[in-house]
Amino acid sequence: MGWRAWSRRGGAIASASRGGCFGPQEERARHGGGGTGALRHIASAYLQSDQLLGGVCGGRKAVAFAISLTREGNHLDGAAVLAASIDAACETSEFLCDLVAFLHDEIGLGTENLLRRLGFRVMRPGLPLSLDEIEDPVTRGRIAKGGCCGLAELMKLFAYTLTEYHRVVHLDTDTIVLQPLDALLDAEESLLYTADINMGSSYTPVMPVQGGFLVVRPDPEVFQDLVQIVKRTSFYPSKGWGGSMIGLFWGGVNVQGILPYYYERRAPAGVLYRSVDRSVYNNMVDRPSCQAVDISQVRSAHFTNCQKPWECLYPHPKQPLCSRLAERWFEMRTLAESALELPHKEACPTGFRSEYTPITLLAPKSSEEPHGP
Ligand SMILES: [Mn+2]
Repeated sequence: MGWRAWSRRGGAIASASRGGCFGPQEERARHGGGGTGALRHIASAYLQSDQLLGGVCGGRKAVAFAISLTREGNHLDGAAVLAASIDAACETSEFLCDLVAFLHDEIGLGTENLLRRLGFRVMRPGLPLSLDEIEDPVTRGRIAKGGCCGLAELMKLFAYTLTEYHRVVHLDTDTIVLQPLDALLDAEESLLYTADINMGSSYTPVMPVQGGFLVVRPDPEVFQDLVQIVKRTSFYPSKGWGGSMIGLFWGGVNVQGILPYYYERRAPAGVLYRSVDRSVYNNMVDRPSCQAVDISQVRSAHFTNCQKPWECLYPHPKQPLCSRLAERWFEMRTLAESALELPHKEACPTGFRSEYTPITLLAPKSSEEPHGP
């Protein structure tokens, strides 16, 4: 397992004991020297992340907003826009915000460089486990084929390993942050989530954890427990994880079912999860209660039912909130273009049903260096 996070702790303690956690770029910024041209409220543009101690830097608790990229494509524009939206929201946050990208080994160096220009700390942690470590053949086969991206979906679990942060918010790249998430970032629970009510079924006693929005309290033991469940517990096609009936829904053999199974049946006492208001957080405009709110109430949103902004299907014919959220996404896209010092280009040049123009066209082609260093 090529996982570097474990080794970070010794270094963090050593350098924090030598003084503050700000690197030379932050010192320059403090003295009016300007930043790097990247997003302004993102710590990794100036912070030496391995100098964080216990998730605190200069008296502020540091929080990571993390994504996992498992393949190339328009998700990269999603990541750029999401980063710009986090930067804007963090202007008024009490927390020090950082960006982390977990990259699958198939993601090229061009994408990696672009993410770095946006302020992401890029990590290539490998996969949390390999397919042949999954003991039960039925479970192995289902994980290989299930959910968004098979085994790679489990990369989201690396959020639990980032102990240098106070909390880690793991988001899909088809989400957007509209306001600070501060109200969630001091919660005691191991996981805050939104329940995926639409994917739930009458067969399951427990709702799915929607995989696009996870607020995690880093804890390497929870990470190890989750990996062990995948390796050793069987997922029964008619009875779910360990026969618990949990996980009998779309994505249930992966993150969306593993997490509720763990917190309901396997977690030690005091290791808890809690669902938060799905009209405020990770709003998918999928239920009347989520459709009815004004955009000023929404702190983060997820383009599922609304369709992806890069499908150029806006304005949405039936859901005004989808149209408002897409407008915000396109505004943030303009900010991402300036952060990357790219000229503005129309995303959907001929309007509804346009062919989408990616902002990332000018990035170096990933084929130049397919596997990076
Ligand atoms: Mn998604």
